[in-house]
Amino acid sequence: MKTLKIAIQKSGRLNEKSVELLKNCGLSFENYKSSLISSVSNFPLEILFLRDDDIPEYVQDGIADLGIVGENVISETEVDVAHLQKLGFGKCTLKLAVQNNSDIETIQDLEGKAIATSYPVILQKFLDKENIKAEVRTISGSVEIAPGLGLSDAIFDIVSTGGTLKSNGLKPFAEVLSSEAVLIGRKGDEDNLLIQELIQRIQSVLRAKETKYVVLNVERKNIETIINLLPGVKSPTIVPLAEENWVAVHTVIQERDFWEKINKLKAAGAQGIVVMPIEKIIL
Ligand code: PRT
Ligand code: ZN
Repeated sequence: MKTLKIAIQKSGRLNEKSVELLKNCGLSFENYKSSLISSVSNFPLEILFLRDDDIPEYVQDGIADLGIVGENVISETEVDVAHLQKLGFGKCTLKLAVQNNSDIETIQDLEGKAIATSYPVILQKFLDKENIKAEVRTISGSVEIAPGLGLSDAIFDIVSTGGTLKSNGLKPFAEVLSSEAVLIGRKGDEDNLLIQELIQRIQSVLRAKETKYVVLNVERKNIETIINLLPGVKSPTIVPLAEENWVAVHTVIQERDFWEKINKLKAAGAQGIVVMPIEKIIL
């Protein structure tokens, strides 16, 4: 079968998480900072290390079969690719922001104003949709300093913690797009067996990340309450303990409602609760 190529960011915010995800999928490869391409020794796959801005086009044009890139970059480059899987990292939002003392408060106030951004395509589409005529000033970096330099009245940029805006005396007032890293492929390639195998591996790693393996001890008389709190993958495993009338319950818990569940379990008589990370979940 033809060797697949996957393009990931060479260096930057998505590089480390992309490499980690592929390694967690059981793929074995060297990750030299200097190399542009690396062969996976135990799967017919080559990894191309690129600037993130080039990844969508490489995939669209068939130079790479797959890519890992932020949704913001896909929207900005306007490529026609298949979104195969959201990956849960690189989360951020594209926001409009102004200086703290600005009198711009709503999107409508942008009429006739200048907005600095590195995302002119997404911004222009948004302005067209909102029927606002504003001047889009494209700058390639450090967008947050534009209003202070008198280059623009507002900015449109990526925000994650909001720290950069704050330290530049800016405040966000509208969110236009939320983004995270996604796996992309060429349209029509979805039936390729190697691509399907890789997606399956990625999904099993993501599922495992969302869950924790939990073992707890409980008196037999409290089992029913405990089971009602714990659906598990199918249903929890119950193992008798050496001490009569006590059992160990093994199950998985979703990360997002972990603390709420743990507190309810304790209240229902659970003791000796042990929580472990899960590497993969194959359904
Ligand atoms: O060299 P290359 O072109 O490959 O990388 P790059 O410099 O263009 O991109 P990089 O590595 O900065 O970001 C890659 C991707 O990470 C982006 O396309 C987004 O999908 C995602 N991402 C997630 C972010 C952020 N969070 C982020 N906070 N990209 C950029 N930022 C920047 C933002 O531009 C702003 O300057 O961080 C600053 C804001 O951060 P906070 O936390 O202060 O709000
Ligand atoms: Zn880039």
